[in-house]
Amino acid sequence: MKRFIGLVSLGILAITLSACSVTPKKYNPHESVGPQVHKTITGIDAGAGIMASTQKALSGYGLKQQDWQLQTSSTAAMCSQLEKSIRYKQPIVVTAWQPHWMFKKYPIKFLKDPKGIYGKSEQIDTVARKGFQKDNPGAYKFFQQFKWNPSMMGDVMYANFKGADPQKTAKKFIKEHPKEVAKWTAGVPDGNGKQVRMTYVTWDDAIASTNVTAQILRDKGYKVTMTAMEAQPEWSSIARGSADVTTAAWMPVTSGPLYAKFKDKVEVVGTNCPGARVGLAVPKYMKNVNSIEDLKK
Ligand code: PBE
Repeated sequence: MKRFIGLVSLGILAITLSACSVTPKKYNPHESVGPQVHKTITGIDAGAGIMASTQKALSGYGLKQQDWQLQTSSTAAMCSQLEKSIRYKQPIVVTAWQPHWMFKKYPIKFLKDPKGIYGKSEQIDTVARKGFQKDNPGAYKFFQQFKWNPSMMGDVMYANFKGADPQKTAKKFIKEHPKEVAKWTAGVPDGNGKQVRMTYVTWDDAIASTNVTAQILRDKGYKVTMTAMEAQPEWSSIARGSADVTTAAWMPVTSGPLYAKFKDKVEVVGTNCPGARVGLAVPKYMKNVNSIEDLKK
């Protein structure tokens, strides 16, 4: 009898467990996509420009009116959600940007944005406080000359994503790119301990560019501090003059609202990475979804 009860409860346990582990449905190309993703776009942290742009896109494309919503998360949580969905070929719509390793790691595609809400093309700019050039012409000259590309930046970001220490990755990048570093530091005088206060948000792109530029300046004898903060305080600290510079302003659209807010007190030093892109993305197996317009269907 005891043994029988034991078997029955084991059976119940097995049934319960299998019921819990039912995986959500695969993407079905014959059904409209909205209900399949619960009319939800998986986003990142609230302070990101891409979140504000996505709210605009939801209204602009009439998705808000259909009860679509944007879920706040983090880059890491969004990417792990994306990874899970891809493993089971499930539907998902995410906020996406490039350069970023997500395009290297996952088979995803940007959705067309015919209304241009995320901007026709984006670039990453270096932004400094007013007066930085006068106070530190050497470091300023370096930042004027610092210009890499999505491929170099992507390599650094991917190495960090794989678990490398960002400062070590920066040192390795410097060693492997002597020509670029020579161009960026041409005519830049020795720092002699002069201070450079960098600020950044802990987004992968900012971690990459901040560490690389900080390390080059340190090698030149500058004393560089790197302070991580949220986007809003980042911009206001540059505007106030309690920080000197950031290498991670996505312009003209993504960081546009922050730039507009502080433009009288900050200065765009130059573009450090052209060819960026921001928008929404889905896994490539979502064959019928190619434009933000398609989400409405
Ligand atoms: N990003 C990456 C950020 C900036 C860097 C595009 C997700 C954003 O503000 O949206």
